[in-house]
This record gives sequence, structure tokens and C-alpha cells, in this order.
Amino acid sequence: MQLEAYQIADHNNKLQEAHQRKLSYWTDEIANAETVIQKLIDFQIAIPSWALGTGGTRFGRFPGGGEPRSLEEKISDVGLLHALNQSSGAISLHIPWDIPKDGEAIKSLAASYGLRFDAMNSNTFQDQPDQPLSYKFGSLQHVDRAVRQQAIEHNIEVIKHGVALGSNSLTVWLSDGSCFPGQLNFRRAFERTLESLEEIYAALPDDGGTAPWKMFVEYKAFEPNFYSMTVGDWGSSLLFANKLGPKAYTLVDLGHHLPNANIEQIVALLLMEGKLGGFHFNDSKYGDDDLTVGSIRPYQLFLIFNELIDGMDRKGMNHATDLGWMIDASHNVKDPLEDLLQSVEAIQLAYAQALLVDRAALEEAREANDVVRAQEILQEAFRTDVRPLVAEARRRAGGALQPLTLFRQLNIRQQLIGERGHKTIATGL
Ligand code: LRH
Ligand code: MN
Ligand code: MN
Repeated sequence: MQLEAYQIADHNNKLQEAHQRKLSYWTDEIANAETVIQKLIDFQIAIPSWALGTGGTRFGRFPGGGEPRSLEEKISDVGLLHALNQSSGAISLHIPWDIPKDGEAIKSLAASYGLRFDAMNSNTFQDQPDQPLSYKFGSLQHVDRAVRQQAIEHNIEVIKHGVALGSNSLTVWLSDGSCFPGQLNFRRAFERTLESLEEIYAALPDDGGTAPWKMFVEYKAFEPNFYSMTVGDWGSSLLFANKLGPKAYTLVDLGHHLPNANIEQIVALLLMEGKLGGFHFNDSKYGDDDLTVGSIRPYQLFLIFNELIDGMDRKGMNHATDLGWMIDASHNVKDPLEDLLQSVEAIQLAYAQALLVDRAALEEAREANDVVRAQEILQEAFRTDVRPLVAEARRRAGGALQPLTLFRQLNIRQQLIGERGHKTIATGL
């Protein structure tokens, strides 16, 4: 299904007066309000194809109906999100869950919704039915060269799909590691993984520099291996990225840390080193919970954006284009599209709040060891209600003032169930 422009216009008209009232208050209060609105318009967040169906846990899955049954329907769902918020202009695919049969056709379908392809994800953490060798004991780290080769070839295949779709990055997340002490020689596992990654890195296309291909090395502290993960933290990811070369970067998934890790500090240092590639946004209370962004620790998200803006501005980086902004969240109890609308909005709010930080004053407070003032400066920005600015950015870009409200008013889920049926299971997790 597709949204019509008049549906958004009707919705916005009804809300316009109340919106304008709140907006004028905040544009008077906030000196750089116009800049913030413009930056929000430019800022796009990629939707993961695997979040469009109801996620499950290993204990169960409760499909919600009307879920996309094909790559085309996944693209159509992201098109819907983008029509509502004008901020989800990209999709991130996972291979083989989303193999495009005809790259050109898929690329133009996506373009018809105003979407581009963000990072391509490879999958060597599951065995596929037609796969000759098993990843039970790892993929790129495997003791058997033939298994490593199979995993390398899969990654090269994924790059090729990405080239056909106009993507320019590959995210490699490995479940490789060990479950018990003694099982793995850590050093050999690292060296084998590095050798394998080098072969994949060598297959990254060289396009002369207009949109150079990047490889993102995503780390994760635990799960599915519970004693060691071969790319277990930002230290090991950074080691790989540094050894691989300038096209390799670390990818930070917010849920992939040990409890209470200071993610904002990790982000600051990776940026300083020029090795931060991008994000998988989500939230968590315990582990890799993949909960809606900003639902548990919104202040942490704000602090991360605070470091991002500081570090990116120092390096003259473009906020919208120089890092990969992706969501990686999905779960059991919400409508996946509603959940994604919430996640995108949470990211925009944190970004907008971080743009309000008075950086000169913050540095001054730091240099004067004025701890209280420094904290006040950050919390002043965090406690500002930037929702009218985010809504205004959406409105100006052609989206809805309140995407979630409109999603419900238009009965979009019921329409999707009508089109696709009640018992749909999206491919993926
Ligand atoms: C691993 C992970 C990784 C995978 C995705 C499905 O936990 O975060 O990014 O590709 O989940
Ligand atoms: Mn992830
Ligand atoms: Mn994860």
C-alpha cells in the first residue's frame, strides 16, 4: 500500500495550529533552531530489513500479521515509514534473508519510494539449507580452511549484491568465538579471522573515491558464544580495522557491550582515531535486548550524540553522510512499523538535543574544573523539549507531524493484513 500526499496534508492541517504554537515558543527560545531543523531534514536513518517482521526470542515468536513476505514488500514497508517521517530514506539488507533476484529492478523499486541501500550484512552465523559446510565452530576463524573459504566467498557475494544495488558498505558481524575455556586458541582464531577479513577487504570495489566502499567490523561481547567472542569488543574490532586498512571501520551496536559500558567514551575515542564507521541503534536493559531506541536509557543516547557532534565537527565531517546510521532493533510485543517510527523519533530527539549543547561554555567549564556547570550545560540541552523542532523538520520535508498517530488513524496495519494475510512470516530472525 502507498500513502497519498493528501492524507498527510489533511493530518498536518488538523494539527497545524497547535503545532505552530509550540514551535514558535521554542524557535524564540532556541538560538540555532533553524540550523537544527535543517540538520534534522538532512539526517536519514536506515531501517533494517529484519526488523519489519515481529522479532522473536529463542522461546517463542508471535507473528502479528500483515508482515512483508518478500524483499519487495519489505521495501514497500520502509517506503511507508519514509512517507510518514521523511527520515527513513534507506534500508539495510541481510543476505541470504534478502537476496535480490534482479538487482536493477529492486534498486529502481527502492528509488520509487525515495530509498537507497545502506550497509549490506553478511550472515555466517547460521547454516543455510544448501550450504556444504557448517558454521557450528565458527566461520572466518574456523580451523578448517575450506569453511573459512566458504564464508569468505559468501561475503564477496554480498559485496556483489551491494554493488548492484548501489550500496557502498559491508557490515561483517561474526558469531565466531567459543563456549568453553580451552575450546579455542584465541590468537590463532584472531589471526585466521584477520586473514579471512583481508581477503574480503581485497574484494571491496574501488570506485575512484566518489563513494568509497567501507567495511564495518561489528563487535559483540557475548551471544551466541558465551565464553569468548573473537570480535568481542571495540578493542578487537579496532585492531582488525587498523590492520585491514583505511576502508575498514568499527561499527558500534549499542546492545553489544558488557553492562554499564561507557559507550559515549568508546564513540569519542573511535572518532578521534578516524575509525568509527557507524551504528546499530537500539536500547537494552540487560544484554543485546534490541529494544526500541531510547526506551530505556535516553540520556545515554543523548550523551552518545553529544560526543558524535563534538567529534564530527572537530574533523569537519558531514553529520548526515559520513557515518552509517542504522537501527538494529526488533522484538516480540509491538507492531514492528510502530516500533520503528518510535526508534527513528528517539534518534532524532537525541540528535536535536545534542545540537543544542553550548560547546564553548562546556569547554570553559571543563577547563575551570567546574563540574556542576558542565553537568548543567548537558542537562539543560537534554531537558529541552525538541519535539516541535523534530515535527517541523518532518512537516517541511513532506512528512506527518505525528507519524504514529497517522499510522493508527489510517489503519495501516489492518490494510496490510488485508493485502498480505494474517499468517505472514517475514524472512529473517
Ligand atoms: C547480532 C546483530 C548483528 C546481526 C543482527 C541480526 O546480534 O546485532 O548486527 O547482523 O544482529
Ligand atoms: Mn547489530
Ligand atoms: Mn545484536
